[in-house]
Amino acid sequence: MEDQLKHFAENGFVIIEQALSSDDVARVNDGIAADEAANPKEWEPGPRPGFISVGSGGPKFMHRTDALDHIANHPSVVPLVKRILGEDAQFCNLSFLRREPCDADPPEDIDGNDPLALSRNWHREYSGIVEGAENNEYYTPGIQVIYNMDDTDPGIHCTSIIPESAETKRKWPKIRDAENSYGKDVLRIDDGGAFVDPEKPTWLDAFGRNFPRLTGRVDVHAPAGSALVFNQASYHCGTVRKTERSRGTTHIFYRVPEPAHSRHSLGNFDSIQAFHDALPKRPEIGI
Ligand SMILES: O=C(O)CCC(=O)C(=O)O
Repeated sequence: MEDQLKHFAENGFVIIEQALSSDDVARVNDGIAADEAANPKEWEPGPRPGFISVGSGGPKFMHRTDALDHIANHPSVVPLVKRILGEDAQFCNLSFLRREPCDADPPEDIDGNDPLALSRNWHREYSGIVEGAENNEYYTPGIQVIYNMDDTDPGIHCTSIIPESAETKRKWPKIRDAENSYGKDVLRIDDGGAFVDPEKPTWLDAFGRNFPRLTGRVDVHAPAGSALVFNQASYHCGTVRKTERSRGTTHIFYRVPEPAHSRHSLGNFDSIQAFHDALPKRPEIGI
């Protein structure tokens, strides 16, 4: 674990291969397929920018299915999460996402040497809120774990992340938002576009959307069952590619209860306790 902690401190993430067994992965995928068959309306795609993603999450989803119970507090990541955030870190949200096959053509202007890439919407989660980050040595306000439910490689959608150390995050200028959807006066990173390509600052994606073009990314190409454990204030995105394959991911969030005025990582809930109260009472969830 010391190597993982060092990598996390220096890069803001760590990839754990075989975090989940093949049985763990099959239970998720079979459970999702059963839920989709039973509740098709819950799995209708949202607004379509040109490619299709479907997903479901939160306590309402967990009341419909136990497909993710064993992932909420999985032993392959929880000890690491607690070393980073502290012993009071807790599971505080989850979702499942599937990006569907897409046959759109990549734009002529290829991004980052990736000939099949169609779109990248880079973001720091929760607008880069870093409330509470100063309370751990990894400068981490919360952790997101993205488990691959399918093998990923350069010919399929994947998650991408920009390596960024705790020290770098600590040193960026910060601003306070008087009003933010996740709280009042919340502190967030304002890096002034530090990772934007100075030569070509924007990329017009395959669907006519203009996003900042960031450099230095790592594409998470790893087998089903692998886990990307990351500081959610790090830039990341789904790299959407021209592909005939779909790719599923399970997203689990952890944070500590304080500071309570910042609702980052909690979805629509006001506190971890409120989130836990809304969950079905099943021991396997582990809360
Ligand atoms: O599709 C992915 O792999 C990443 C999705 C994403 O950006 C996120 O969960 O915030």
